[in-house]
Amino acid sequence: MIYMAQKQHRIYNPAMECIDREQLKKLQGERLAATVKLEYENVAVYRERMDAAGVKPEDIRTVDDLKYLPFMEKTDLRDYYPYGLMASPKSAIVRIHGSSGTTGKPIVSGDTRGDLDVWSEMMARTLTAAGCTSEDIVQVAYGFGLFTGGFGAYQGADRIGAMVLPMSSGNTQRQIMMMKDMGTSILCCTPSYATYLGETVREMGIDPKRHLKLKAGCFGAEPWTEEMRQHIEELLGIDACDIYGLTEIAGPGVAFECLEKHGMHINEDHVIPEIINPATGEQLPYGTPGELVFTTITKTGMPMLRYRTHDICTLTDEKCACGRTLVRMGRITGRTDDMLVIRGVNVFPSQIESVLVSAEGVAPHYMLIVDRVNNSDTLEVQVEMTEGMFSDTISHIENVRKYITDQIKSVVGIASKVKLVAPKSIPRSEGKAKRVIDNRKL
Ligand code: DLL
Repeated sequence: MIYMAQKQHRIYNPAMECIDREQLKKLQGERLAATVKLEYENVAVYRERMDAAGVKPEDIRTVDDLKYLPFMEKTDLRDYYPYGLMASPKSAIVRIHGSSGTTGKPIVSGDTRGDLDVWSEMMARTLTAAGCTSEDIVQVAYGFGLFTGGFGAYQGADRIGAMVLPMSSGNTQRQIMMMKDMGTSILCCTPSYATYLGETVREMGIDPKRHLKLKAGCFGAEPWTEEMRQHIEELLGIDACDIYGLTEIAGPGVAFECLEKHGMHINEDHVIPEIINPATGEQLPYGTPGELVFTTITKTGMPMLRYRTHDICTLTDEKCACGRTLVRMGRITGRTDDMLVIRGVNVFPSQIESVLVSAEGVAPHYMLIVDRVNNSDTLEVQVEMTEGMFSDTISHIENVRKYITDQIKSVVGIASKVKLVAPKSIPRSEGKAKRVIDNRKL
């Protein structure tokens, strides 16, 4: 908040970001109709679903017709992995990105050259909204790889013509050295890593106002709070903006905050958002919390029609002081499924369960305890030993514990603290088992 005094709103593409809403609706209708046709003609499973629902491509002409289309789910990406949902021939796909899934196989999405172009534009808008210009130096500390964070931020900064430092994540001392030497002005990483960087900067005796040139950051990929925003802003002396996205829809840049820092503008000329009641699938009005659903209307590699994100938030079309007319989504307040986002990594309890059932001497009774210590997420896995194991030697128990820890790291991709507990010590529940205690205050 303290940095708002210097606020100057920059807009990358005013023609689209400040578009008249009636005109936008018309454009969305045209793009939606073309996407539905593409999907119907090229993706067998989607055609079957539309046929089963009695919907023909010609029936979908405006945004109001969206409600007649069937939903798509993360399970569809698993079931039709890797190419089954692509609407363009493989030769037209120029990039694959992905995120982790329950089976250890990633959820993948394929982009055509045109899709990458749209994504770059969305990220250029995102960075511009945080104050980035061609004069800036953008340090990208999101991971580069199948994860969309690194490449997305790189492409947006490149589109603007800024100077890019593609650092990828980790190696904190080196990040800070480069930040100082190169004069980084915009930082892109997860909010938890921004906090860690900020705290390390302070521990190293670096005064951001005197020794660094940082002015803003675009932080996302995991849920965070207003308190975390304030903490990061004070540690690094910057404006900290929230950015949202998901692999299936494009990656980061689906929605972004302007310097008003009051919700994320959704790039509605490329994606149509809906909020639905997760139990009934019925559309909900602006202002009502529910599950966020996206339809891509310019993608041709792997378009998504009514994709259920399972993220819970609200939408608002209230006017924003920045001048953009694009609707805003509030912070993600939870999920409708059991996916956890721990240090930016998507974790399903079933992934951990698959490791536990493969280990000797432990029972399938476990509890995951997620917490946030010093602004970094922690995961503790408590699992019951069998009676036989409980009376075994300490060194054997320790070997099993180490095996489970290593397996979780390799299957899920994050470090955890594994505790083998006494038989029958984990509380049993009568209905659905409660396997997760999330102590993070979100
Ligand atoms: O996390 C894309 C991304 C990269 C977004 C960098 C922002 C910055 P996935 O790995 O597919 O993609 O994970 C998508 O992460 O459904 C949300 O549950 C969560 N998520 C992403 N951004 C935010 C955010 C990237 N700003 C899943 N706030 C989504 C809360 C977020 N949750």
